[in-house]
Amino acid sequence: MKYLVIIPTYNEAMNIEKLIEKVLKQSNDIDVLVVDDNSPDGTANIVEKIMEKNKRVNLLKREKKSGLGRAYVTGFKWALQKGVYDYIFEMDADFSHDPDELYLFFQAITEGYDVVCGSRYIEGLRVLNWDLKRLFLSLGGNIYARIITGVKLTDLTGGYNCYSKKVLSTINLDKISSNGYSFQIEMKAKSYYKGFKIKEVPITFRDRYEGTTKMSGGIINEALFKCFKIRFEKWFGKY
Ligand SMILES: Nc1nc2c(ncn2[C@@H]2O[C@H](COP(=O)(O)OP(=O)(O)OP(=O)(O)O)[C@@H](O)[C@H]2O)c(=O)[nH]1
Ligand SMILES: [Mg+2]
Repeated sequence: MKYLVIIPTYNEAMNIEKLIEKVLKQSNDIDVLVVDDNSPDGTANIVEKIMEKNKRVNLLKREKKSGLGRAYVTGFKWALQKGVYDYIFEMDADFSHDPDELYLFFQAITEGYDVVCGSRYIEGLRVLNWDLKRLFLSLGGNIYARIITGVKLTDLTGGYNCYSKKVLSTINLDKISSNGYSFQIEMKAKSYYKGFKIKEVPITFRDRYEGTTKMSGGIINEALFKCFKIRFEKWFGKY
């Protein structure tokens, strides 16, 4: 089994080296792909230096900041083109997603699941260092997304996930239109509507220690609207 961990980056120079090291340590079968949007802080230069010494690390450089969703779609297509990766992971660069929890995903893969989603909201509530406003926004957003899309998962907006090669080649990636949190909702909903086996595993989410947030009101508005679009597309069979 071969795994690819895709890490989208925008100004993650303070995190990326340590994170890559920690991810690669988890298994010899893991490669890493960083998708960087020309970060002004030189994140890509750091990755290029690591690549000189380590063939398991790859980099896609895009010209300008174009959002997390587009970065992942580019990474997914790269993985499918390579053809060697059985499971493709999504992970934030800021240590909010703990590489030490990758084993939870590996266990679910062994059980035969096509999609494994890290959830902050099963078996308790595991979000560290968030203020109450952020927590309620996330919890409320998840309830809203679950009602509108009809997808019975506890953490639709979470970004620590893994898709099999089969899932990514079945979903029409060119039709994924979301970019922010709704990108995660759209990917999970499309996998769910297509009947793939999805398992949620309990992860612990930590707010970033280093670097700055890219969260914005625009991302929230996109998610509010996109949930309806995702559901309508399902009704009209266009997913
Ligand atoms: N390539 C690329 N990566 C991005 C873009 N926006 C965010 N990212 C990366 O996507 C991941 C998630 O973004 P974050 O800024 O951590 O978003 P968040 O987790 O909602 O917010 P904070 O943790 O509060 O900062 C991080 O690895 C970012 O560097 C983008 O436009 N392009
Ligand atoms: Mg983050």
